[in-house]
Amino acid sequence: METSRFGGTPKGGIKRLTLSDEDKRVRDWFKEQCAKLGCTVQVDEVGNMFATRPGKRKDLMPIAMGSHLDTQPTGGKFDGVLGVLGGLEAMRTLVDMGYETNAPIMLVNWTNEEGSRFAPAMLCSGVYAGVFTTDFAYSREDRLGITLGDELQRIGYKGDIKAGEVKFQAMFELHIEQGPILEAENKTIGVVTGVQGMRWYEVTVTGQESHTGATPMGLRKNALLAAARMIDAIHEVGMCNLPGVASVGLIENRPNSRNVVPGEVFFTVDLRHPDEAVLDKMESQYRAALPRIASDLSVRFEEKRIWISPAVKFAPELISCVRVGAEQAGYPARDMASGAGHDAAYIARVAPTTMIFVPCLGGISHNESESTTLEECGAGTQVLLNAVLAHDRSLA
Ligand code: HGY
Ligand code: MN
Ligand code: MN
Repeated sequence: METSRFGGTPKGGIKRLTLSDEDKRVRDWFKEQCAKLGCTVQVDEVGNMFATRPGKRKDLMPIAMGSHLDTQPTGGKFDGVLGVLGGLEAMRTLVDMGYETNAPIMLVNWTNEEGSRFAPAMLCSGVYAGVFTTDFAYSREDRLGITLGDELQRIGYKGDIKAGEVKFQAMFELHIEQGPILEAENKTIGVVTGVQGMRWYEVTVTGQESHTGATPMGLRKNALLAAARMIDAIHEVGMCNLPGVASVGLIENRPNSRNVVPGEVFFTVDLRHPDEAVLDKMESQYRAALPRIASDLSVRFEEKRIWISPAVKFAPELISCVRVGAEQAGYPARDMASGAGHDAAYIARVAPTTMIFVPCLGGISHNESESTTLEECGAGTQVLLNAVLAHDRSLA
């Protein structure tokens, strides 16, 4: 609630796009809170922030808790934020209790998880995990042509530590479920076993601008009509491959004038499924629909895949720490996979990783009305702390 002042919207949501002034302000606030707890704070070359509290043993790598503080343009107060601030609360509790862990404890804020301003998503946890190069990340442009590298420089978060150099031995990410399952089943905790596969594409349809009054229907090259049929075909790809999902979220229609037949349309495609083989099938079905529609309407199109994040399974030993943590705290829990992407999906490539979910109201997220109760935030944070300490005890 306190940090929602950094980018808070009149409707009670948050607009805190990656590396915006609002993101800088929440980063500065976060750094100060961690320093107050006696943590050292490091920033790497793509702005990932690592706050570390020492443990008894210098020979052990830290146990990390992490998520993200950037939001969607019409985001909510909890997506990403709960994982970072829940981790901060867990850190504060350790300090208040004077509890000394064996391993150091680390809290991470990953840059550009949302991928809304700079595609793709999970970009800088991806750089940390070696999925993307630092230069690729720096080169990514928002829709105004501003690069991620320039924005990092501008807000003073282009650290001098190489991405991947700050090491940890495990990461737990607390997050709201962003879907309806936990609420529907009256469960407080989601014991997350993995993340489904995700792929993003960009499509540009080119027709011919012409006069809406003087151009007969049969002689038009209507890029927006073609895009509309493509978007419907993409929806069908999702419907025919449940529980997969297929979505178009971003569309730009040019020239976007009332009395001009649209000549060019840009739109994005998001395909997801737990099984990579089915995702391959969805991709080929989607790619078969475009040329059919384009030739029917005498328009051209260009299409490219810009991101592929394969399905991920989390670390069994950490999943059992979460299960123990939920039992200890007495919360009803259930195993589940994540429909949404998370930094944990990439971090799982370089360190044992897992996630903890709590419900969100009506399963709604990526929406200014996103909401969860104080009790549920508390429950998730307690299970996060319990799981971290269960893992820490296993190191003794
Ligand atoms: O796209 C996602 O699933 C995440 O919210 N960035
Ligand atoms: Mn998130
Ligand atoms: Mn999100």
